[in-house]
Amino acid sequence: MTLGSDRIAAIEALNKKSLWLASWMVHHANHIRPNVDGVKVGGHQASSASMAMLLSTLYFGVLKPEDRVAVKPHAAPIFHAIQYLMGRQEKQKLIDFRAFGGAQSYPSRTKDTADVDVSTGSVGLGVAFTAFASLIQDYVRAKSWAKTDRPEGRMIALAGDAELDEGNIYECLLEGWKHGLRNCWWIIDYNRQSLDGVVREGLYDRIEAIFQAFGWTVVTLKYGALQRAAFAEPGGDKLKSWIDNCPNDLYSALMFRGGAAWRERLTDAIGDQGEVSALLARRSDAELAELMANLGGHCAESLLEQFNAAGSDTPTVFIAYTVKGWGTPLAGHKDNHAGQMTSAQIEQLRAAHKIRDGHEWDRFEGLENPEELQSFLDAVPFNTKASRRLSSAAVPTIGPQFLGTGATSTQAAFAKILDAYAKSDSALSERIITTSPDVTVSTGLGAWVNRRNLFAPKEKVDLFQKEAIPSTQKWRFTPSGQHMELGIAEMNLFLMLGAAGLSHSLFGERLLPVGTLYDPFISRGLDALNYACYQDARFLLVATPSGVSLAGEGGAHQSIASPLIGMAQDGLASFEPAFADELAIITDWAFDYMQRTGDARPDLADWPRDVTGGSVYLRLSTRTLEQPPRPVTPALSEGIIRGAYWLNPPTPQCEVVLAYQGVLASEAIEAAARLGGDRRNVAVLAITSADRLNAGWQGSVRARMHGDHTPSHIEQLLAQVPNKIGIVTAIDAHPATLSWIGSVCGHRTIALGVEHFGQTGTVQDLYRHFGISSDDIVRAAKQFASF
Ligand SMILES: Cc1ncc(C[n+]2csc(CCOP(=O)(O)OP(=O)(O)O)c2C)c(N)n1
Ligand SMILES: [Mg+2]
Repeated sequence: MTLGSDRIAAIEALNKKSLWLASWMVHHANHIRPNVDGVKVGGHQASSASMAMLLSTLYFGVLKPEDRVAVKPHAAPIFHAIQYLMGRQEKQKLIDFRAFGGAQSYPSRTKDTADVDVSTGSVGLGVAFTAFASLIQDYVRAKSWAKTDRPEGRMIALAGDAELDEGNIYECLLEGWKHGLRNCWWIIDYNRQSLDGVVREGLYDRIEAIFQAFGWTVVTLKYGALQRAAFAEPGGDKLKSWIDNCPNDLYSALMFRGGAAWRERLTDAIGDQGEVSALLARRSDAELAELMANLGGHCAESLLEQFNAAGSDTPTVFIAYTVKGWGTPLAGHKDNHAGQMTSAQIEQLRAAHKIRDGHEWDRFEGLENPEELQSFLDAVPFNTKASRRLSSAAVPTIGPQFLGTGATSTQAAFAKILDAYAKSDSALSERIITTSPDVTVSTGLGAWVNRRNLFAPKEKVDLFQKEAIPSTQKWRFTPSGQHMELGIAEMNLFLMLGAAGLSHSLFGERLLPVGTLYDPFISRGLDALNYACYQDARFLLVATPSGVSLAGEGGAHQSIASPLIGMAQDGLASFEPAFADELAIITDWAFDYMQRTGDARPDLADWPRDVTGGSVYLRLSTRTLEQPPRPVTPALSEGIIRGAYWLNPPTPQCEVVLAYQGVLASEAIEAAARLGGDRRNVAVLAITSADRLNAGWQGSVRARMHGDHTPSHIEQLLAQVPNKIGIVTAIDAHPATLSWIGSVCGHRTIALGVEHFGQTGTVQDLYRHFGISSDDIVRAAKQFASF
């Protein structure tokens, strides 16, 4: 083998090695490493094998450092093996595959130390993420503040064919088409097998038609070079048409059974024709099996040819025919998804790969010319950058944009605050990118969009403006625009926020994404939200309106569980302010928090995340409230950010505490006035973030076990309240959001909130119906004290 002149041979050799390492990694984790708890470890040998050559060809032969790749989740073993061969993954991580601190089961940006661009795991999301990443790349590159010397990358997804059953793929295709998607490749491992079995016949035609309808280039990688050579032999056309007409399940079954079975079946079907018989007879059983397994997705030569020929301006889908379990004794078996090689089968593979006992992890064991392979690896373009992760300095915040107002809702205040950012000539405002799934105007982004415009690669005027039709909305599309308008698909919103929220790391330019939607529809995109947080994307989510305070909209639009989602979602700090000044302070803080990077204290796990930062979720309302006339002192600001402050502090005569979050501020204040009059015996605790209060408390409890006795914010607040005093909590959402407060210092607690689907009616009708009106708060308080 002469390297340089023979890249294909090098790729094939390294692919063989990756296949062994991936198979061994799973085998070792399941059968050699002691299993201390009897729980299955798992891993996907067949899914990895199916994609081995696709990954090898890309990583060793096609990718450039600026390309970003989402690898099919269950191809993690082969991905880790390839990274290891390139010196980008440690051997110990492979040995510890799926063990604590080892290489992850599914490629993870945050948990793996290897060079993972895009986490995967929940099928379909990684694929769609690449499209949004590409749109964000175009967005960033169109900006005057962006560095121009960086080459443009391709956003590439390596997908399983069953991933195409996920609906978010099609939502994303629509959005991609609208925004002129480019630089995006989806490479489909078309092994015609999913988890449960063999997929339906004829799927290919459907897939091809769908992608073509959305303007994608479809490249079919059906036959490998060996097959194409055989088709050119006399009788080859008959073989080709037999392959084309062979049902998926039969092809898989014969692949599993091997060369003799192929010969028998082919001879039965087409072997009575002299030329075909001769074609078959020229090959041994092993050669025949190799020929039939030489589908396009397993042929480095065909793959290199097609990948190199592909352009970047049209999104391209490559449908690569493959065999699940290719190159292993699992090939083609319908139960091979989670199936693993037996010890006998792994020994068979070991023999085929010439691996000596004790040398299983050696980089070049069983391969010829290790030095030449090493020099090849050193020159692989993808491997020329030590780290492909980029960074971008934090943009300084500009302070709370508080606009003194009379009575207002948090949603209206948000619109004004964002408009103030739009007016500000600051670097921070330049980096804000807003996005919304068709609820831009109704969630308060209208004024921002009027000033900062919508993004489009090419200028487009607002025709209504041009035709002098009066409208409060000026929708001008321009490359400098800062709003990305999406169709009604909340999954797309979160994928977009995920991609924009990683712009600093993917494209080296900081973005501050702000996404708006209706609070109840968070659930619609929940997996994509979780996915964005898992990738550590940074964004501000503004959910408005919320709760039964939405009154006339009824149960379909009224959110109940969302504060609990906000509390439970890792990587997302959630707030529900009641007043405009609180919102201004939280927004300013959020832009800083979104840009933090620091090491968490190991004894506190990841809590509190004040050091590491994260994303922020604001639950806002359309209900107008009187605003407290007050100066914003540093102490007040601190309380707002830490999650609570005393609106009425407890006095020595305190008989009850009323604690509220969000718009029930007015009910709590009214109840306090009715209960206490001027006796000042009712304390009112304003909670801006049950999430941060709870997280701080959990963090302190854990720290205490390690000798750190600093009390959390809620402990400090409640330390002022004698134990015999009761607490009434009230929220326009599920009562469990606040009911835990009783456990902090052992106060008896009654938690008021909404537990059933909403209704239509006036706000007060609904508050009475759900037991969260001021009357209900008074009634609950009387359970604790004799007023
Ligand atoms: C959202 C989601 N649902 C279910 C699963 C479980 N799951 C993992 S792989 C898989 C099937 C994958 O088939 P395919 O995409 O064809 O990949 P192959 O293993 O054939 O390469 C399923 C259902 C998952 N990971 N994510
Ligand atoms: Mg499949």
